[in-house]
This record gives sequence, structure tokens and C-alpha cells, in this order.
Amino acid sequence: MTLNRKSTRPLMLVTVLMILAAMAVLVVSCRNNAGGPSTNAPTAGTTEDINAIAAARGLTPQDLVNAAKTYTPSGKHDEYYLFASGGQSGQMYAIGLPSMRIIKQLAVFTPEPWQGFGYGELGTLRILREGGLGADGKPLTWADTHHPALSETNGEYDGQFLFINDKANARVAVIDLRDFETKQIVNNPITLSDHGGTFATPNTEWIIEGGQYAMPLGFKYSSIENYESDYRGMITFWHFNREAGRIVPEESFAIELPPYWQDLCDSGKLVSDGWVFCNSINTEMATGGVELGNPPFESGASQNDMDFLHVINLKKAAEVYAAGNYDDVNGFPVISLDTAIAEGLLHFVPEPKSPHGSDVTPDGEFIVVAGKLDPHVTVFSFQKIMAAIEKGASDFDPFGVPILDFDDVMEAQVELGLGPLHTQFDNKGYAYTSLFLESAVARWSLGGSFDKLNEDPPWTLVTKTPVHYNIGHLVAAEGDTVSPDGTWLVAMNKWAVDRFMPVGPLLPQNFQLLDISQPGTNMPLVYDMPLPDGEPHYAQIIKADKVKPWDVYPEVGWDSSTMSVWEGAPKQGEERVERDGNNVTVYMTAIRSHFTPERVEIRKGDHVTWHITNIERALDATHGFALPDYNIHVSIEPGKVVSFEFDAVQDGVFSYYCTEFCSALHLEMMGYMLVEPSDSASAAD
Ligand code: K7E
Ligand code: CUA
Repeated sequence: MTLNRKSTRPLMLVTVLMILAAMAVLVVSCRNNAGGPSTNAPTAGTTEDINAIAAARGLTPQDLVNAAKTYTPSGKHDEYYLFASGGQSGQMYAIGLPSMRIIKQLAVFTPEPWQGFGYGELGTLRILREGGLGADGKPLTWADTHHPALSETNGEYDGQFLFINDKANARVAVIDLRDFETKQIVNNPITLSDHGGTFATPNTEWIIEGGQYAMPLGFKYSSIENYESDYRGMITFWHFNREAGRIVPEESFAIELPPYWQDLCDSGKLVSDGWVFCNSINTEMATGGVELGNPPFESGASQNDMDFLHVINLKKAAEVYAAGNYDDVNGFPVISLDTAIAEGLLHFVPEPKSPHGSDVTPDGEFIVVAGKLDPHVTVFSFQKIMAAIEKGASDFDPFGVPILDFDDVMEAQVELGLGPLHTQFDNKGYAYTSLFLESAVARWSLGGSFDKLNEDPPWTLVTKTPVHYNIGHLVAAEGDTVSPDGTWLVAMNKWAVDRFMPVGPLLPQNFQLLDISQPGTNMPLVYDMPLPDGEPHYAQIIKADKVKPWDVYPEVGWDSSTMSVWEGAPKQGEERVERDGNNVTVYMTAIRSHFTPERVEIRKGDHVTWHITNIERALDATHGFALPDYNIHVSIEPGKVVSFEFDAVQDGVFSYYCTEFCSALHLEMMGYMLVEPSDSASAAD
């Protein structure tokens, strides 16, 4: 046995030896020839020699410890869900921690065949359609998903709902964690791109959607020469109705902001509940035009030493909105910039140039800002910000927004390294910041009420763990709640480079699991996981026992779009095909291993509405329904009713069938849709 000296500390060595000794007691000595890889599968009831396996696979003692920390035996469940953005796929992932196993992909903004999401007019295509049409009048079929937000109660994840934004099209989706289905997509009516979302307020009254690239609000044309006068930023507050499980657009509003590019936001909590903090870049108001000899955006938007942290009084903004003190932009209430200034809703705090992350500490006392072109994180004090607002500003931006004095509100600056981006927190008084340029996770100690939680002096860098490579976000277990767990942290790395088997020029992303349970400098990286989608910006990690999904739908005939029983759902014994002129309605049931009816005879030119109820009550007895050529696929989980409609534009014989291997006679679970030519003499009513 060889020890890797670089990665092994004396304490660790003792631990490893103890683990190995304990394992050795249990181990029956290896029945294979020592040294080489085993060619014989272990026989049931025997155990192989762990040292021989480690030697054969080239594993270090540290590798074995890491394996023991993450390995999750067959049938055992993980401790946490990690809900990750699926980036440009427009979907999300549910991943188990610490095993890092992908449990499910969640259909959100993009048609997804397995779950039948986005197929068939009466079904979930409606959600995509209601979520906004593209310039061609058709539903958008992709999204740049960015930041998931779990619903919260009193600042703790409650496991009920999940939200995520689409940066490309300024949309926000609502996912119900009872069945892990997307229930709603809202499309922002005043702007095109968002980035500072989604974030939930501590009791999920508001879902925050901050903007990004400034434009004339409400989709009007204006020459880019009019940038300062006509282009604007915004932040939108979507009101969430928890009982309905829906965003209520009629009770939502936005605030007009200067045409800086608002970036990441975070909601205040506890003492700062009711406030929102958003970064901005491009306070230079660069308008590009590298082809005309102008500085390109990358330098034009990086001239100023300071950009502006936007400090927004959401509580008061909601009052201004409720009082009707807003303008109408494209039918959406927008509090004007002038009103926002007059009502004291908006203050600026100078922040080191081109910041990215804005993160509020678990006690709500501090806002951590990371400037990607500055090796420090800057920590602002909420109390000092309140005092400075009280005192009044003496400086103003070109639009009249009051600028607080940096020295009045800054609490600390901590030098961490190159390219700090995002920050998360634990239960030991530490913060964790991703270092993009350095490819590392930095652990540093907080001051204030966190000071006594660890041995390290406040506001100091404690340790760094290298990650591979180009880390963007990081996410800690319950890491942006009022009580983070301090167990696991996942580095969400943009580049995988050499970590996995080659798969051509397009590489996966690399999620790396770090054990953050020990204080001080011990923060080992324990596992790599390729995420086969780009680019998953952010994720949230919630204790598994807080999420309580249904095993099967509560009653047969359940409509998951309304989350209630639909009285019209096809019932066993009442299956039929009804005709009313050219309108045909199919009432079908599914149970292992047949659809009823097995023949559907219609005519070319009919408009067909088709309902299918899965009358099963057994866990996992899902049927799929495929109607080839008509581009229909749906998933019918136990108890669910699904509906779709189409025009029978093509005559012929169409075999429909079940797409889930549901039983030994699954291949027989099919039927024929016979579409007679409309001029056929034998066509009968
Ligand atoms: Cu990629 Cu949060 Cu959009 Cu940083 S953001 S990495
Ligand atoms: Cu039902 Cu296969």
C-alpha cells in the first residue's frame, strides 16, 4: 500500500488506517491472484480484498475514503436533492447527493418526449404556448435556464415549488414538487433578457426576475444612438400564490432601472427581509460597435473602477404598486425610475468593477459582492446601508439615483484570489466563493455574529481547494437559506477538459463534490460527475426529507395541469369514440397490458380530441402513448388523465402503442387508428 504524501495529513493517515483495519476485519482474504485485476466476478457471499482491488485499480487510501463517503448502495437513497439548471437544454436535473447520481431530468422550457411535455395542443404544449410565442408566432422551444430557486418558508427551503428563469427570453417557470412537473411559464412583457433570477423571498410571496441587457422597455424600436434616453433596465417581482401554485401576473409589477446591465440579485432575509440587492455591470453604458472602431463591449463595459450594487426596497415598492403609482408598459405595471427615486425605492452602492455574484449571509446582515476583475470579495453591512440611507446621499448617478458612500457601508474586503464569482455559506461561520480564473473554491471566515463559530480570525481566507476547471457557481447544502447545513458543496465547473473519457469536441460540464463538514483547512474534493448538458449555471441543494413527492396521483382521473380530478376523464367500462359532425372524441383507458378501445376508426378531415386515463394504482406502472406520424407522445403515470387533439389530415392505418415497457405483454399494448379517405363511399357515421 502506498500513500499519497501530498494529499495525506497525519490525522488523515490515522483515519484511513483505522478504516482499512476495520474493513480488513470484515474481509475474507482475496480468492483471486493478488496483484492483477480480477477476472473472476466475486461469488455471492464472499468479499474481495479491498487492498487488492485498490492496488489493481490504482486507488489511494484517500480515494477509498472518498468512495466510502459517496458510495450509495443499491436500494439506498441519497441525503439531498440537488436541483440543477440544465442550461441551454431548457430543462433541469434532479441529482442525488452525495452519490451524484442523476435521478431525473425535468421538462421545463423545451419539449421533452419521455414526459410528453410539449406534445399535443390540449396538453402541455399549452404551457409552452402560454409561456410566450417567439417572433415567428410559434412556441419557443429552447431556453437558457440559469438560476433555480426553491420555495421558502421563513427563509428555509420548504420543498414545495421550484422556479427557474430563461435568460434568453426573459421567462420564469414554476415546477410543482408534488409531481416534479412544470405547471406554468410566464413571459416578461417588457423586456427580452433576464439574468438576475430566479430568487424567492423568504416566504415566497415574490419571485424575483432581474434583467440583463438594457433595451427600450415594451419591445419598441429605438436607435442605439438613443441608448441613454430610451434604453432601460428593469427588475420584475412576480407575485406567487402558494395555494394556487401559480404566479399571478395580474398581481405582479416591475421597476424601471437605468440602462446598466443588472446582473445577479439576492433577496434579503431576516433583518434585511423586504430588501433586494442586485449587481450591475456596464455602468459605462457602452453600446458596442467594434466593427465601427468603438471599443468592444468587453472593454467598453469595464472602464469604471466601480459599478453599482442596486439596493431595492421591495416592501415599499409593493406599497407603491398597491397604491397604483405606476405606468403601464405593454399592459404591465412598471414603477418609473422617477417614482422609484422619489419614493426612495432605489439606492446605489459603489462596488468594485464588473461584479458578478451578490449573496446575502444567512443572518441577513451582510451582502457579499464578488468582482470578477478584482481579487477581493467586498462585504457590505445591511445596518450601515440603512444608516447611510437615513443620512441621505450627497452623490447621484446621471439619472438621479442616490449613491451611498462606499466607506460608509463597506464592512470588509477579503482577498481571495483570481476571478471571484459566487458565494455560499455553511453552519460554521464560513463563506465559500468560486474563483473562476484560479479554478478553486475559497473558504473564508465571516465576522459579525458568525465570528465565534470557528477558530479562524474574521474576514480571512482560510483555505482553497482546486477544482477542474473554470468554476462558475458553487452550491452548498441549503447554502442560501437562514440555516445552511455545512455538509456538502458542489463546484459547478464550466470546463471539464481532461476529467472524463473523450466524447468529441463538445465536452460535458463537471460537477465536483467537496466535503465541507470539517472546519479549517480540510476541504477535500471527493467526486467528479459529468453533467451531459451545457451550461448549468446554478443549482440548489435541499434535504431529501423535505421533498415529499406523490408516489402515484391521488385519484384516478387526475389532471396534473389543474392538480385536481377531472370529472370528464375516461372511466373503466365507459370507454368510447363519440362523433359530433367532424368532431371525434376518444375516451380511452390504459392498464397493463391494453388500451381500450383498441380500434379507433375515423375519417380524413376529422378533428380528433383524445383523452386517456391510466387506471393503474401501482407505483411506477406508467404507460406511454405514441401516435406515429402525428407527432404525438404522452406519458400517463398511474391515475393521470392526459388529453391531446389533432386534425386527421392524413388517411391510412396508424398503429398506436405503449412506449413504456410496462409488462411482459407490453408489445401487445397497441391498437389501430384507421383513417378512411374522406371520399370513401363506405364512410359511415
Ligand atoms: Cu453563469 Cu449565475 Cu448566469 Cu455566474 S451566472 S457563472
Ligand atoms: Cu403499457 Cu407498455
